[in-house]
Amino acid sequence: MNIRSFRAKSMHEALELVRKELGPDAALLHTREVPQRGLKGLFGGKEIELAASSETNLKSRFEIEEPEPETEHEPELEAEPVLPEPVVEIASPPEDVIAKDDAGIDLEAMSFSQSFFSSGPGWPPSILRIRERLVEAEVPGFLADSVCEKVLSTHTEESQQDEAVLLNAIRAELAASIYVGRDIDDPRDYPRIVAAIGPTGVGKTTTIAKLAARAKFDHKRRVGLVTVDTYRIAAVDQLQTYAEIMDLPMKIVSTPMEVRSAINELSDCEQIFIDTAGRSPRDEVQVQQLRSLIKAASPDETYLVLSAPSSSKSLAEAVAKFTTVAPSSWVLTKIDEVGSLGNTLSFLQDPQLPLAYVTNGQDVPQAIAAAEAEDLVARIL
Ligand SMILES: Nc1nc2c(ncn2[C@@H]2O[C@H](COP(=O)(O)OP(=O)(O)OP(=O)(O)O)[C@@H](O)[C@H]2O)c(=O)[nH]1
Ligand SMILES: [Mg+2]
Repeated sequence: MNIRSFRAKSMHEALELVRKELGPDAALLHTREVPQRGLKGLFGGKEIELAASSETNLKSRFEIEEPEPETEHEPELEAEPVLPEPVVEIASPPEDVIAKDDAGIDLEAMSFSQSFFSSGPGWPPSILRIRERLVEAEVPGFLADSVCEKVLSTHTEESQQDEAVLLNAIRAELAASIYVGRDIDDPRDYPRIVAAIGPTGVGKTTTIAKLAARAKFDHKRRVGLVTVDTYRIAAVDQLQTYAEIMDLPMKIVSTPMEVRSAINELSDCEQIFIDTAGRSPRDEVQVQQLRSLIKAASPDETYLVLSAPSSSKSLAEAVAKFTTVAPSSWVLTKIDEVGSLGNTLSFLQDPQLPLAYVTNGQDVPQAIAAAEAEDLVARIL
């Protein structure tokens, strides 16, 4: 295994050295602040020591680390968090028609073309056309049926013929069924520590950069960044670049212990944003590591970041698996890449996991907005 260690005055310089010597895909294994060599070290001078390997698929220290020994002072960092079993509350069709995969996810319930209820017989053409639009927008059939049925039951036979009236009623019904998260911009009540978790490539780092920029420039808060994504040097670079552009302090950590220290070192910051490495929801070990990390960081808000172009099935799987990390709300990214948000309706209706933000582009910091139920419905119907 080709592991090399580098020392430099700043993290930026150390990363440059690694990039030059080992290439842009090098894996960072370890970073720490150490006393400078020679006299300067004696007088408190510090520099950065960094261990890296050119083997790109190497596991980071966080992944291979043995559990930290228990201490009297910080037992909560080592103890396996006791979290409730994942609860995925998705409106679902009758039990006997549900196929479940080994993760216990209702696959049939996710199939937008299925209809389990009595759409059709006795329904006026007006509502059938609306139902058709919902299904075309990838709303699961059973959800389309239940909202249509509910709205029909509150309308007279005469008003049931009026498509525009029914459409408005369906939109209102859908908006009322969607849960949106609290506004973290609130000057009196904003979360101090915010973490982003989720599958790979969904837009976690970009979202953290957008939120950090808003906090600093719009709300004039003292902001700090922490990245736990030390698996690829490119990932560290990405957040480091945002940190430099926005002139924000940034800490690079790789263990639950270090994340706690980093937060303590950023005690001057009014708001701290923690970026984590993308994890596969299918990899139990990765999800468990993330859980220990989030437990140690103890964020006030943990956003599960999911991207709109994902299939209903992979969204369901991610929600089910990442629920064990106890996200407080979620962020829906890349809505600019899809024609409709119908595939996300089941998740929007989950009271345990309100939607906090939507993002609609790569631009930092503009392409993000607090989630609003009416806007979401307008993108479905
Ligand atoms: N179109 C579009 N692209 C986005 C949006 N948010 C992020 N991206 C892009 O998606 C890609 C991945 O974004 P990242 O922020 O690196 O995703 P990540 O979840 O941090 O990825 P990993 O750390 O590798 O797991 C980048 O090219 C982003 O510019 C969005 O709202 N819309
Ligand atoms: Mg990232």
